[in-house]
Amino acid sequence: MEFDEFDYKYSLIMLGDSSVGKTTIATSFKTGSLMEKSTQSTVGIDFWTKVVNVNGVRIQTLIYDTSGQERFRSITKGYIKKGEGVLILYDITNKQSFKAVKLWINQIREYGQEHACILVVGNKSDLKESRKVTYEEGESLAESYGVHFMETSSKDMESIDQAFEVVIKQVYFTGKEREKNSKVTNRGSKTLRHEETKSKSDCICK
Ligand SMILES: Nc1nc2c(ncn2[C@@H]2O[C@H](COP(=O)(O)OP(=O)(O)O)[C@@H](O)[C@H]2O)c(=O)[nH]1
Ligand SMILES: [Mg+2]
Repeated sequence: MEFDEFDYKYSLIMLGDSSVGKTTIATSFKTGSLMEKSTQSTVGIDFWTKVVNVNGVRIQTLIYDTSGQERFRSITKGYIKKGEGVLILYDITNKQSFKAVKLWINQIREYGQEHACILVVGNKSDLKESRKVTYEEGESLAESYGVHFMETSSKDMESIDQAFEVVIKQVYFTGKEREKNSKVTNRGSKTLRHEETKSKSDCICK
């Protein structure tokens, strides 16, 4: 497939505390290879692109990764605004990084796109011995915000592709639904459709 052959183009951003595995996961998804032994902390904002196929639709995904700023939880609003899809990571062996998920979600709600699709990711699921956050805790936090949840590991490549796929599909279906709604509105209907009366900030999850 040629690089510029695609039907849609979406931006995803990686969020989460320092060292939870954002860069490793983003690069594993890009290259499809197992995680490298040591990952360098990056400076500035990095991004990768990958064309993925969802139900026969070619989607170019731009994956933006914070690189250092998250250490001070001082991600720029401009960065947060980019994300049509957001992966918020924590490390299952680090309770503090799990507590920070709420802060990251609030940042999205405050500065992010209105319809941003969020996936909470509990990373490093291979480190079973040192686990500090249970699967159920992760799941119930995500549920309380009405967003999806997954655990991943870049060590054994567990669920990396699925995590990106979940977010990309959500962005795709949310876009489709909004397109449909705006067509109804453009036809002159002044009545809000049922979907539009629901919480407008919520991603439409399929
Ligand atoms: N055991 C294990 N280590 C991981 C995993 N993902 C990342 N790491 C390690 O965690 C450290 C921080 O990863 P990095 O991607 O730089 O985190 P970032 O600061 O969030 O971008 C590195 O030493 C990685 O090799 C994982 O799934 N399992
Ligand atoms: Mg990084």
